[in-house]
Amino acid sequence: MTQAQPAIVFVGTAGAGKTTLTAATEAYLMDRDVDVLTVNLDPGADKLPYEPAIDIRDHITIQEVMEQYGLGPNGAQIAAADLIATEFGNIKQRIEAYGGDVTLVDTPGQLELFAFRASGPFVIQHISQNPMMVFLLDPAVASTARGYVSQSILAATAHFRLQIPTLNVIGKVDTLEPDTVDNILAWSKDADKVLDDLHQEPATMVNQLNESFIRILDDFQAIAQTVPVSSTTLQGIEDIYALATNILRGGAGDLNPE
Ligand SMILES: Nc1nc2c(ncn2[C@@H]2O[C@H](COP(=O)(O)OP(=O)(O)OP(=O)(O)O)[C@@H](O)[C@H]2O)c(=O)[nH]1
Ligand SMILES: [Mg+2]
Repeated sequence: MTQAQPAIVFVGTAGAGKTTLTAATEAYLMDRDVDVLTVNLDPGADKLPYEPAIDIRDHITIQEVMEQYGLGPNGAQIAAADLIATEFGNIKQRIEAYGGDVTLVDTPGQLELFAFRASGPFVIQHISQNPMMVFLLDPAVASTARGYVSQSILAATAHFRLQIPTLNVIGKVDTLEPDTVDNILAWSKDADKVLDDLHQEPATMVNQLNESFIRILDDFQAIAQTVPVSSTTLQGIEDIYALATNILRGGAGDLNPE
């Protein structure tokens, strides 16, 4: 049996702000009396700014994997990510026992460890009947047209791997100039604007490749609405909540059923 309660899975490249956004979203939902369950799936996490109800580190830690399998830290990260699937039956039972209105899932630091290996799609399939992904674009990378394209390709690849509704978020917007945020939002609404701005950059083979990618991304509607968010100022958390509600409940109401 899969979980009936919806799940929001935070995905993105290392350091993009997944953990902090999980904490900020949890605090926001708790303020609204939403019964929220947080799950940490990062076995390499050190300190967390939230207290996960379910923590993969109770089952797997990088240190133990290094010792048990004689691996270095990078090999252990990969092995630990694969081991998540073997522990998942137990975790699933605990999620079932908790219930709640919504489950928030913080994923391993490296995007490829979750999205591009077998455990990510497996976890997504079993964590909820009604999952969605919040994909965090890295703000520093996404501030140029070329960087925005590369982040959109990553978001699209994660979407195609995990096959669940996806909301793109540009994180840490408090660290960006307002003009830069405006540019990113304009790109996310208009592929031609991305092309125009790419053409301002020197014509190189890389740009030609980017142009082809943009056309593909646009055809597949992977250049998508992007929500500016800051876990520091809490800008945009409300928008995530509203859009997630729309996606998860098909616009039929609040995540909090009361
Ligand atoms: N200014 C600012 N800093 C942020 C924000 N969100 C996260 N950070 C900082 O960015 C760094 C990385 O944040 P995390 O939440 O740990 O990112 P992560 O994606 O979980 O990182 P890994 O799990 O290590 O890959 C931390 O130093 C956070 O304090 C934000 O909205 N604004
Ligand atoms: Mg993290």
